[in-house]
Amino acid sequence: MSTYHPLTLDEAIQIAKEIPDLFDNQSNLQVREIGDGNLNLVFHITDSNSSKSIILKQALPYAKVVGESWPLSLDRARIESEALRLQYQLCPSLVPAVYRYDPELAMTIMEDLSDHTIMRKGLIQGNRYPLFAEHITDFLARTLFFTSDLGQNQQAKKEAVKQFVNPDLCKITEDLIFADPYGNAETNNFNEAIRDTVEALWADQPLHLEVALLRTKFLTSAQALLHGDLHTGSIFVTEQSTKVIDPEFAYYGPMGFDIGAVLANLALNYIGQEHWSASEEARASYREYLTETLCDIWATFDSKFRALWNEHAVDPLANVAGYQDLFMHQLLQDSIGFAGCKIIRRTIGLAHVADIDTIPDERVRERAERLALAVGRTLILQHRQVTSFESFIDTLEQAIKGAHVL
Ligand code: SR1
Ligand code: MG
Repeated sequence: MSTYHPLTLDEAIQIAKEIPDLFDNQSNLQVREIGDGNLNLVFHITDSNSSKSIILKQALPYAKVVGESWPLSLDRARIESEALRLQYQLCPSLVPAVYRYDPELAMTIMEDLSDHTIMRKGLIQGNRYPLFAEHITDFLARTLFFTSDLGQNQQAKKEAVKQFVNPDLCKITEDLIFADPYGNAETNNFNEAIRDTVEALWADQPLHLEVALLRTKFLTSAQALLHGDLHTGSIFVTEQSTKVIDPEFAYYGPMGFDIGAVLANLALNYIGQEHWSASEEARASYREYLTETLCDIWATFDSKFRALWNEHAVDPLANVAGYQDLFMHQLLQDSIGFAGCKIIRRTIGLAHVADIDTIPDERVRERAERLALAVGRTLILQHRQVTSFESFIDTLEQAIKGAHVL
């Protein structure tokens, strides 16, 4: 079974049975293909006798969301399994354990997290995750710091940059986030009702300039090993636990891209509350929970990253007076700019988010989409002037207040 081909359900069971020391002879394995993402097959395999279970993830040689006309390298399965292992070393409680990686089949077998919920779904249901900010900032601070030139030997880092060269998946991001939404690209996918605003974005030269600067950072700034696709569909949660999955877009890029992804996806849920909250009171309360979480994320990330820097920096110039403050200031601005790009791509680009797309009432959905574009545009246009995280929250709150005129 070693030559690459997409696995059948029976083959997935056969592979699971052959994993040493996992399922025993008495096992009664069941399998379901549960992949609901854009790119891969995901098999959930459980033993009804022992209640043990695993996830088997296999990369397809094309983007599932589009079809075989969009070929993709299977090397992303190696990148994903190596990134998972590295992130697990740095944050063992926040990443699923990898049991096995098979390069021939482009397949990774890992810990099953079905006792967790996909965070996007949990937020849409109105659940609260009181430890999320603490957990995600551990993940962000530790993975970004220890893979950067601040936190690891600079020659070792160059080897790591080579290890994680990921051209196909970076091209998806370069196109879908930093190019296609700003012109009449075939991949774009938007509600005809907002065409007027979309066409205004296509003509918005000051906006395009800021996007070009952010795109250049994505293309050229090898600051740290990124997760690369850190939206709330890549995060499993319970009230007590957070697990970050799916780092197949991992590569060495600008740190703010990962932070911005988390901020953007919480902001998209905040905007989607136009529909998801049952009453005005519930809406205000849930939005307050989200803004508190957003503020906690930046403040806690900032303090954890600085603490790692003060204790573990290996760069000989790390302690130059003023360097850390300037670095964090730049990182805040980058994170806000990238968050804006992500909000716009999820509204008019190829791949959307359920927080907004599944709003059943067309008029409410249209209002949410217009809000998202307004928020994303403001964040991008203002990101180089931002001096504190407050401006992210202000942008969200002002957009909501002005919603009746949009
Ligand atoms: C063709 S892949 C579309 C999107 O799905 C992934 O989750 C990434 O966000 C990518 O941009
Ligand atoms: Mg994914």
